[in-house]
Amino acid sequence: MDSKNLIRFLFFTFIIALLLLLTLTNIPYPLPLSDNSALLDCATNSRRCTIKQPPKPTTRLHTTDLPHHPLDPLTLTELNKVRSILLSHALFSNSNSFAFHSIVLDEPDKTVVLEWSHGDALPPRKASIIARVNGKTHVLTVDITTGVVTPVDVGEHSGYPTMTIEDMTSSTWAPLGNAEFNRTIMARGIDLKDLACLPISLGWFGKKEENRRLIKVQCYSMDGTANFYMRPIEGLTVVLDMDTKQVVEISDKGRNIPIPKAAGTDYRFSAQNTKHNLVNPISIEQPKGPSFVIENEHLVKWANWEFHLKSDPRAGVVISRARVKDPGTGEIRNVMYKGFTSELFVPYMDPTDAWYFKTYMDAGEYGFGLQSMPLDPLNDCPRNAYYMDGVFAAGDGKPYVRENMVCVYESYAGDIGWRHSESPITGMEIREVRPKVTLVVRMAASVANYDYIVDWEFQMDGLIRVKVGLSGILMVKGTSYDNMNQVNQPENLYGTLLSENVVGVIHDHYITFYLDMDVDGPDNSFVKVNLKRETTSPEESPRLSYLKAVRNVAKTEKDAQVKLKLYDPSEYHIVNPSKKTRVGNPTGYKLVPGGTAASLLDLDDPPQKRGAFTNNQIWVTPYNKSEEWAGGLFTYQSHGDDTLAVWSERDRAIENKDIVMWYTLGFHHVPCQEDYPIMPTVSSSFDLKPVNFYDSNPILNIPPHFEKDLPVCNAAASAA
Ligand SMILES: [Cu+2]
Repeated sequence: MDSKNLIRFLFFTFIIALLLLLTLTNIPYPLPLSDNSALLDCATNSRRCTIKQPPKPTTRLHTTDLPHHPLDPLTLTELNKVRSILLSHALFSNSNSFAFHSIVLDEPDKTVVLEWSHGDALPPRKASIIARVNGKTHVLTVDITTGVVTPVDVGEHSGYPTMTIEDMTSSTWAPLGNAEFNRTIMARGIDLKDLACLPISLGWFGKKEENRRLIKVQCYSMDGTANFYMRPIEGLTVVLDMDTKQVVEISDKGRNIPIPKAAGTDYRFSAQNTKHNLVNPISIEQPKGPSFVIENEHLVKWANWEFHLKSDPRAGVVISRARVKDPGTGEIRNVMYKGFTSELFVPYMDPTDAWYFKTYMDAGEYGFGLQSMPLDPLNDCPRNAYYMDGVFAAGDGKPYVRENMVCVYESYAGDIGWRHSESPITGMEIREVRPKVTLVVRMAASVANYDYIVDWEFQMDGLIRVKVGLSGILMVKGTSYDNMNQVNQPENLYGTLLSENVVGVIHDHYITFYLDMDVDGPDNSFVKVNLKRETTSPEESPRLSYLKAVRNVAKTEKDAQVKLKLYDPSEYHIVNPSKKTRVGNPTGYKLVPGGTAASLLDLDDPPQKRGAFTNNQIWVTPYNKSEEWAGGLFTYQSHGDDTLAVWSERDRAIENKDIVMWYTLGFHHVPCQEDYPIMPTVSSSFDLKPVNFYDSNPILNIPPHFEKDLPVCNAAASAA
């Protein structure tokens, strides 16, 4: 070998060694099982223990992203292509006034997705577009390969598409162009530079809200605080035409109400004068790396689970094709085809001029995904989290990246998977316990003042827990009262006096989930397992009464409209009638309801008509690709003519069919002083739990924790 070749050889050897080293230290999937007999020391096993700054989520450019799965969202490149196809289409090239309200993947038909398997060619990639052109709404499909644009007939419905981010931001500034508005603000003693305004969807209450896209704007003072929400300019409401940005009406009915004080409202850590450290630092260490892999950005594989995960501008997070491996047979079994947050309905309970219209639909009006902000590493998600970006289209069709929008991590909260210990009575020395480790998919949306945390938590025993956390800042009302001793009729406050001149107005939160369950295949039935009291006859038993489980299979949609009742309880099963367990039970999953709030509004109240999907807590509909949004495709200013309640009234057959279950998690929120100036998180959840899905406990043979297997961070390493 001559010296030139030797140098070349040494150079390549060095590069290969370097690549190998980098790969091993950054390996994103579980390392092969090694000898566990030695005590693991984080100092040598985990980079996180040996360095002060843990690795930050990496910034991804997404310019080279490719779709790998039929359900993968549109990539940055595809979004650019869709935009250029649309801009050269006559509908847009001949118009000087248009906006794209939604550009997302037009998912292939379910049968196509179900037939597709890894390695197959992708079905044609198509985009679904909702656009406004010269004041008219258009729904289109774009074939990304052929460039063909096809109009889609979605029928005649009231309402407008989800606002674009540009709609919202431009609306907040528009009132400043109106001299009367500026005079009103200054008359309240507010400097225009301290003004912060919010775009507030105004619902629909009749003729006044028809034939044009309107929005209401209310403003706050930022003087002296970042938490301007606590300083409302009460009673001042501007009605804007969202298309022309013209002020339609200014209503000012709060001139005598003071702007609440700024002191004590700032929630930022940097703004706190005293800081209380109540606990020592805590973290989960995974020296061997996580136990999950995310293939091609979207296919999550963890323990016995596999599912497709993507972000969506309207729904936030979408879980698709959730399948679980049967530990008995090794078979990969279908559980859920698709699950996501379909709508959030938040009606406020104050009928006065500046408040009656506050009846938000956060997904359909604002875009739950559009409002999902980047997660804060270490605090929103633990140190061992993996982050996923959202790639969305702006109002002009240009793609943008919402970084770290979703996180995925394994959670060990010290909970127990199963346990049993024998008492001394039996003389048997048995203590068997299995720890519960779960996989969490999390997003957090900040819809202006309010924050929603949505978790999809997968357990090894087959259970899926969907949890919604509420935090953020209350929407408050200014009042002239500064103490309850001035209030004669507290119920006329419409809420709780939280601080001097601040009322937290009572409201509800309803989060409606779309759950296309496919238990062991698409054709399923919904069974109400009703617990009924049976009474005994004299002499039959010393007991007078007992409970029987009576199974009622829902034949049509109306059989599956469920209002939860504590004294007439049922279990709610989705079963596959043609798939039986070893002993002959139909395989199934059950919905275990969580939050118990139900809407008490009058069914004819316009907000409740629009939010009629909350009239029942559970609904079951036959699968229909066009029925995904519980408040209708066009929720903004809708009249309630395209809701889940309307579809369900058709009373279609649902027995042994491809069915979709809808569940609404509800919260009544009577604010309290602890919610001021920012709310400690309140959570509620529901479960999708296997019920006769497995032949026996699927986590019977998982191992317990042993000290020798667990990572140890020694003091020297931690302090390094
Ligand atoms: Cu609330």
